[in-house]
Amino acid sequence: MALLLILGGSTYSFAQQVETFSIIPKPASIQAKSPVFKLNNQTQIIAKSEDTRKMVSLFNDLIWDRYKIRLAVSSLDAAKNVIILEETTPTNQEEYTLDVNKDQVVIKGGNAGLFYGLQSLLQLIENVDGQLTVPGVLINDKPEFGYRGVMIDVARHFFTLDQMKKIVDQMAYFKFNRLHWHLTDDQGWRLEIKKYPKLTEVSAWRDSTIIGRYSDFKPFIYDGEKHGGYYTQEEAREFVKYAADRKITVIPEIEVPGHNTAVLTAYPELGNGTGPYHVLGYWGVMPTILGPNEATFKFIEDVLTEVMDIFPSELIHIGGDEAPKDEWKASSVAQSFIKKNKIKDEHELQSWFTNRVGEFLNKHGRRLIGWDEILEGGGLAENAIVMSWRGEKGGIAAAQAGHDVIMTPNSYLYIDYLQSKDAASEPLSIGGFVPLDKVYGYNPRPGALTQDEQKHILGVQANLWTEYIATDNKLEYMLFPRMLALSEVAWTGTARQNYDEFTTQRLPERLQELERQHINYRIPEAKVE
Ligand code: TNX
Repeated sequence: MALLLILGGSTYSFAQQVETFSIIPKPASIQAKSPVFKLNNQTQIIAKSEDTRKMVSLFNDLIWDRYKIRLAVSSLDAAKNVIILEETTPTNQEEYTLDVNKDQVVIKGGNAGLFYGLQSLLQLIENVDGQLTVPGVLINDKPEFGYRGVMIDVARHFFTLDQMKKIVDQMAYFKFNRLHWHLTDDQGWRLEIKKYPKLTEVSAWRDSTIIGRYSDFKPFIYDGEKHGGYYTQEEAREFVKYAADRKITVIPEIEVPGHNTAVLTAYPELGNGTGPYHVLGYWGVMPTILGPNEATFKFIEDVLTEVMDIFPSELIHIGGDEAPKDEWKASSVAQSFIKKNKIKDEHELQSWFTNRVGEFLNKHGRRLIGWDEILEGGGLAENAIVMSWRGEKGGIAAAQAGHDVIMTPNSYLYIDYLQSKDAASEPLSIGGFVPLDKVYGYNPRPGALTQDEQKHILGVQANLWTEYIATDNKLEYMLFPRMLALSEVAWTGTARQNYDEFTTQRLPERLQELERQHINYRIPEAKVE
């Protein structure tokens, strides 16, 4: 590299100097300086507000986990051996500066910015024979995208709150700020709803020995056990707070009108008279969907009322994907509903359905987000957000029509897909092929959009569907290190990304750390051609 840096009389190549900084996601700007800060059990952290003290206490927990020291927290100024958090009011709450000198580490930023500055600081700490040091740097950092998400499907297989917290810890560490929680599907309902107790008594459990009438669909592994589980409202609230303390908003997803076989098992009257149903132990696009009638809308509104009470997120995800229209075509109730409401056809009915739910959410100050199928049938309310999963087409069309968009194209960001072309060498998976470099190379701003239209791209998200993921270990194997690659797509941005540098200079240290924290990951191979 041609860039040279003069440091304290000696000359270093910039590339060599930068090599030692393994911060993921790579910051917007990072400059090396010669003095080194030494961290020890005399080091103080200065935090003046209650909120920054809360952040510092989380930081202290992580320092304790890693190095078995705890830093004293103080609100009084000190000149030496201090880490100073200074809250400012920038336009972007998430930006920060981190200035490491011999006597002081100074982090400045908005509320979330200070949190991210602390994460970068953690990643900079080096432990050489028990002496903790932080190399001198000046970092100016801010995210490329405001929405940096990961979706976890807890419907196909249930994951405990402890496991969810473990994932959230890592998301926060890599500067993600949205967890999309896929709580309902054909295979299970995972949230306590007080008005509909059968959702957790019945819909949350599947008996994997029942093959049922869709035996041509792909089975999960039939082990003869009753699988399932759910989160009580109290647990969900606790989780929302846990995530919020780490600057992560939890976006709940309640699927309508498709992917509802678990609900219909408990409340068949909400369907189209095609029962009996059972909570599925296999997967595919099911023909069963909710019926368009007032009982269904009352159900959805009652459920969403409780959901909104638990989840403060402005965005509420209502699914909307894969809702075959055959049952609506065949049902006389659905047909008379269509006539009565002067709806053109079954496709327009889904759009009518979506807008009705969207209006309900808007009335309560929330915004609807759904999979890209919600664009079909026309007339989607302008403030509805579209999650583009079947490639980028839906996202491009949505942005052109003035909707905000989250990009989650399956060909790049479906991390339930295989990490090797050699399926036999990998754990059983749904298929596909999304290796690390594919995730890393995704550019969320499609060239087909004008600059103005691109403003509608709020961000990106990786989706982890769990049809074939039944254990914590496998969940982690699929997430790591692809989630780290995504963090650079979401935070660093295409202009500053560099895959070789990512894999050779930043990733190895982060992987070692995952290992120390007992997090499973897939060992990346040399670049996949
Ligand atoms: C499609 S993505 C689905 C999910 C499956 C996933 C498997 C989407 C909105 N629907 O129901 O789990 O494919 O990759």
